[in-house]
Amino acid sequence: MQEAIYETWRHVFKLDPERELSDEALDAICLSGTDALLVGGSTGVTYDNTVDLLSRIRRYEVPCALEVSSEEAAVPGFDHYFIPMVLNTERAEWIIGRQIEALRKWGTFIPWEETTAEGYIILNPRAQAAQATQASCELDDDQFAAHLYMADRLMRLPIVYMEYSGMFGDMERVRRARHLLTGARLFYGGGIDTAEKAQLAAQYAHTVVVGNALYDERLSAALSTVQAVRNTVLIK
Ligand code: 1GP
Repeated sequence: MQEAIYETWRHVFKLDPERELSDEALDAICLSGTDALLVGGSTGVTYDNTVDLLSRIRRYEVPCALEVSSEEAAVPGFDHYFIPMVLNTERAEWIIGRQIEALRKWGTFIPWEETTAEGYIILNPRAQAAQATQASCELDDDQFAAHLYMADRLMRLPIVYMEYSGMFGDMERVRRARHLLTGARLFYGGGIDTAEKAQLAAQYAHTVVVGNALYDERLSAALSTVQAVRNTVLIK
């Protein structure tokens, strides 16, 4: 079987269609050498703002994937699609409910070869995604490990996404998570706004995602994370 597009990604920038990004900033991001752009956001993502961002990104060669968090914003033309499933919420609509509803309508049109589920474990209670999905972020080590077993061994999801959006997470927990996974690729995202933080996360996570820092005065530091991740070896 052909290797999935994301299996070689070490560094990814996440772009939010709802947020403003100048042409200069987008130019720097697209030419930064990052492995891919991931388009997605927790709120305010619409068909129109997603199409708009995609058309701007398409002037560049960088691979671009969409994280589909609402069916209205499922725009064709991306290189890959990710379907998040939040594992640490009791609200079934965020685990499979909305996804089932979307598949009922659009299942026959989905490019399955380019579509991958992500098992989200949201760990920052202040993150928008945590609040929107009412995620139970206060997991002790055993509960956390159980979520990993669920994602990796029972559900056999190809990706586990440790989401700390807005705060730099517990790197020891990232390290342990990677070692518990047997098949899933580990995405880490949250609070990376320096080369040093990017290096720490890249030691343990297969793929490091940088988002918020692109949108303010931290842009140049955010851009420096590409090289930092490239220079970091994943610790076995
Ligand atoms: C957000 O995981 C990403 O979904 C990245 O987190 O925005 O904190 O960089 P930050």
